[in-house]
Amino acid sequence: MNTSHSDTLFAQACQVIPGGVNSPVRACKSVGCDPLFVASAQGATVTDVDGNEFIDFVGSWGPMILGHGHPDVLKAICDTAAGGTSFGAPSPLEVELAELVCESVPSLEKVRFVSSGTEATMSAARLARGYTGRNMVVKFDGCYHGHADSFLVKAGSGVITLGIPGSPGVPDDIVKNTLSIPYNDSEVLEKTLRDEKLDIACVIVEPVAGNMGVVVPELEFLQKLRQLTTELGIVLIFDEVITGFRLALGGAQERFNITPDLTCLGKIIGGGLPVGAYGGKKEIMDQIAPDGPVYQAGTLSGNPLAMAAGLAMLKLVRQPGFYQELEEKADEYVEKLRKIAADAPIPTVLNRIGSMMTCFFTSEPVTDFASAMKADTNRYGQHFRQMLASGIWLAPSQFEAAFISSAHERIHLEKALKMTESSFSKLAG
Ligand code: KE4
Repeated sequence: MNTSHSDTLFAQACQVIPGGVNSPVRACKSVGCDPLFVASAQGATVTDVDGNEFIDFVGSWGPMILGHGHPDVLKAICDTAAGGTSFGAPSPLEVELAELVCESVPSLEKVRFVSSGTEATMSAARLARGYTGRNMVVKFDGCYHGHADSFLVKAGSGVITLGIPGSPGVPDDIVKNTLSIPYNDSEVLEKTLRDEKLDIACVIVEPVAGNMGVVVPELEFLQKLRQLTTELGIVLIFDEVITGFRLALGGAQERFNITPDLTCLGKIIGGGLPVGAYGGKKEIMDQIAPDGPVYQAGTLSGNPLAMAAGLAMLKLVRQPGFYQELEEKADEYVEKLRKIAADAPIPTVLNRIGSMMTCFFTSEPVTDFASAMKADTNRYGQHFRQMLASGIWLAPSQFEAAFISSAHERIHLEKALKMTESSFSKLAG
């Protein structure tokens, strides 16, 4: 495969951008190759600057649930841009999207838009601290909530992909107020939350983990989490930056029928443009400035282009049957994938819920961070490179999710299955 333009661009990029990328996981360090530079994307495929076309299972890390370049989304952005790109003042689209998000996610009585998932979770944690007057944040090993200081403790995603212990630059004074405990462990959860020495403001959780690879929670774990946080007056934050509008219109909280106090959103609600959001009970959200004393702000929050893209995307996913069709498409693909894996000469574990999944190169069930870390990342890297060479674009890390979109047709999925079978047989060699 000719990658000469990508190679030239990467060399240039490394002179002016740290690691040549604007987000670490894109550097492909953990999968043993240099990154390809994308020229364009359409539907289920991306095309690199050398003209190589790939079937895309990254979907920009989640936003592209409709596939790339959906005409309705592009039109909304272009039509809105004709009227200007940013006003620094309220605009009608913010109200329309806020109403649609609150209608789609019933636990949201009010919502505040920001420009990234990191801003959403950072603000939600500050709000929980301001609302409760307490300081500690409890998170779970392997869950990633963006790169705010408080959360870079045993985080997932790029932190584990690059083997960054927490991160230099995060003062001990900050992380002493963050406690990270094992995911899916109800016993440690109860012991921790009931520890009266701990001044816990909130628990933040990925209601389905996507950042240690996909790990589906035991329902009893989420139910116990809701029961304990209610009893102890601790704010329960669902970080649905990935699962929001992915697993159902109402996200994981709809799928599992568990109502958090605050929800963080991102990715899909921006239609591919920079949007994050946090929202929840009016009683809590009214603590946010300018109504309340908890400060949070953003120059481009509620940006009209991003609002327009998000509105176009949500109107499409709200169409009757959208999630059922996506679920059925994923069911058929995963059933075939499991057969291929079962016949493969190497051990794999496939974790999947809805249209998000991860194939772990391990022989044991993956139910938490410790078991995820037993996966063979070298073998994943070999699989990644083999699949890329055969036209399939997977996440450049064992500890991420693969996504199927409504733009993935049978022809795309059949090719991916064929290439997976071929790759698995080579891995055994
Ligand atoms: P951003 O700040 O990257 O928009 O969102 C942070 C975030 C928060 N919460 C969850 C559950 C997330 O998954 C993320 C970001 N996801 C990663 C991939 N797993 C983004 C990809 C990247 O870091 O380049």
